[in-house]
Amino acid sequence: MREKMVAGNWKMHGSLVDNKQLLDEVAAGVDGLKEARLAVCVPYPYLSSVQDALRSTNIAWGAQNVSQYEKGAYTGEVSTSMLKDFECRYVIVGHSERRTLFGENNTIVAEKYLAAQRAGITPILCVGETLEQREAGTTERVIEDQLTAVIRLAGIDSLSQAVVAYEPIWAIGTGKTASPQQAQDVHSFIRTGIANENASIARELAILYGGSVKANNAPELFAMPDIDGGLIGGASLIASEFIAICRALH
Ligand code: G2H
Repeated sequence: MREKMVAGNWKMHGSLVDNKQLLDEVAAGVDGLKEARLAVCVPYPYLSSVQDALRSTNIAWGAQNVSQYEKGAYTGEVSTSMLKDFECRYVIVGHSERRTLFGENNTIVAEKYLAAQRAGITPILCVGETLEQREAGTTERVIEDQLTAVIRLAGIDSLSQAVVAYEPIWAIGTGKTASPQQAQDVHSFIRTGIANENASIARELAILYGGSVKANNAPELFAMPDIDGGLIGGASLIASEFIAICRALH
C-alpha cells in the first residue's frame, strides 16, 4: 500500500521565533498520527533549528531547493551533502516558482532530482501547467514532458524513491483550487503514464496535490483515489490549518 503524505512548503517565510511556536503547536497537534508521512520543507537558514525542534517528533524536514552540483565555485548554492548534514529527508525540486522565477527548466530540474537521490534524499518533484497551457489543452503534454525529462535522466526505477506533486500553477497561492475531479484526472494521467512503464512503481508512488489546499478543501481532495496527500504552502504556516490538513489524511 502506498504511503500518504502531507508536506508543508514554507516558501520564503518564517523567523526563529515564529518557527518555534508554529512547530511546537503542529508537533503537539499531529502527535500520534502514524499512518502517513508528515514533513516541512523550510528555508535553508532554519534547517538546524528545525532539526532540533522536530528530532523527536513524527514530522520529517527538508529543503525547498538544492544545487544540481556536488561542490565547487557555485556562489549562493547549497549542495545535497549540506542538506545531509542537517538530516534532511526531503527536498522539493522543480517547484513552479523555481521554474518561472528562477529559470529552472526540465533539464535542470531532472539534474537536481538525480543529485538528491544520489545523496539519499527523497525528491518531491513538482509538475504542473499554467492557465494558458490548460486553456490551450496542453496540460497532459506539459506534464508528460516534465516527467519524461526526469525519467530519461534518472530512470523509471528512481520513482520508487521519490514523491511527485501535481501543482497547477493557476491554483498556487491564488485561492483557486483545482476541483477534486480536475486534480484526480491529472493524477490518474500521471499514474497511468508511469504504469505503462512499470506498474508496481506506479501503484506505490505517492502523488500529492498542491495549490491552495486548506483545511476546508483537503478532505474532498484527499478522498480521490489517486491523490495521496498534499504539498501545502500558505496553510502550512498556520498551525491549526496544517494540523487539520494532516488529520484529513487519516
Ligand atoms: C503551491 C503550494 C505549495 P499554496 O505552491 O507548494 O502553495 O498552498 O500556498 O498554493
